[in-house]
Amino acid sequence: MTEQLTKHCAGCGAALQTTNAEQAGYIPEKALEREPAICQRCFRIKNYNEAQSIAMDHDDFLRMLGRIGDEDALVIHIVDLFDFEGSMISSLQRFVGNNPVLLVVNKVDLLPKGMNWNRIRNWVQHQAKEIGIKIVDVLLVSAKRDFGFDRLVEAVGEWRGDRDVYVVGATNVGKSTLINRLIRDYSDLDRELTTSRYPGTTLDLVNIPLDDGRNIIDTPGIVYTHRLTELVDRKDLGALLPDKTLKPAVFQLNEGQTLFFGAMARFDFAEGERQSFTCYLSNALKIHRTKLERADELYENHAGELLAPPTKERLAELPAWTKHQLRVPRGGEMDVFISGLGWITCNGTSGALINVHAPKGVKVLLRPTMI
Ligand SMILES: Nc1nc2c(ncn2[C@@H]2O[C@H](COP(=O)(O)OP(=O)(O)OP(=O)(O)O)[C@@H](O)[C@H]2O)c(=O)[nH]1
Ligand SMILES: [Mg+2]
Repeated sequence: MTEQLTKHCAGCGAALQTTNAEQAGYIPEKALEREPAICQRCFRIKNYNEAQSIAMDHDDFLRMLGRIGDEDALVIHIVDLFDFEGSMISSLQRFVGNNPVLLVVNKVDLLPKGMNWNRIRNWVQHQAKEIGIKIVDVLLVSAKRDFGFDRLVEAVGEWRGDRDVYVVGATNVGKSTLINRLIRDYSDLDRELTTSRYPGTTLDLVNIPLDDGRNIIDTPGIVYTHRLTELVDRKDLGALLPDKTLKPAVFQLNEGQTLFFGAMARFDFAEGERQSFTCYLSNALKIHRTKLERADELYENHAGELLAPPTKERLAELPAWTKHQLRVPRGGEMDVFISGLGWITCNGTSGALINVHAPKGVKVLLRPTMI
């Protein structure tokens, strides 16, 4: 049996134990006395940028969320701007009870310069309403680049009263990075939560004390398998997750042309007048244009090589593709959103029929354009 000590890892929240190096919270005996004590996994993430992924059970996560509803707290719900619909906890309302929710949209540094932030904020507010979540405010921030934090701190001050603050969200949206910035820039604490580019870093609740005896609480991310980033091998994540400002790629397409995004997904312009499409994807993902009539054959012969990632060996690990038929109505610009991959803005106003092929289970939808 694993010996459970009451002490928890200061980086990821896992209960520390000294008996099983394969399990969460393992710490060598001699490191246990250090203050703050961090588990071997956090130590490795920090120092070698490596870690095995330990995902939290969905039911555990829901139980944890349920507890928030029983408490008097402020909830900060973080979503990832790059994967907005994929990282949104649409069932949040059921769990948080009457507690106020601040919706914080993180990673805005990924958007190209010169954005109209007011417009994006309105878009977020509108989309949140459509999804049915009640929020007291929307904040656009970048935890990595320090954007929007003064406003965030102001909003927290306004809504918190003398309550605890829970920071919740899907995996990898930047919960721990955001709290680290608050610690670093707005407190005298000497603490650092573990963050990493891989989903599933924080493993249990982590309390960070506030001046008034209350806590700001980091939580493990919820795993949504409708996000492509949760389905691919970790080695392919680098190509999917943008780490720099997006460089949108514009394609003028005729009806009957296809775009391959590596071998992760495929975008067919099946019907419509010639128009331009702007791809907002990680700069590291290669886009390959071809004729729709040749697309099947190209995939057959070149998936995993010319069309990559994933590589040939890892191709079979992804679920087989399913086809999503999307009709872009006449009039407005729309985004074809593919969770974990990004989105493609259809700039034409004459309508279009688009077929998206993506691994089974990945959330694909049409939305009013964000930018
Ligand atoms: N571009 C960009 N990346 C960010 C930002 N905030 C966090 N990240 C990156 O997102 C990744 C995940 O960050 P974490 O803070 O570990 O995310 P988390 O929500 O705590 O993840 P889990 O603990 O797995 O639930 C890291 O690679 C961060 O550097 C941001 O504002 N912009
Ligand atoms: Mg975390």
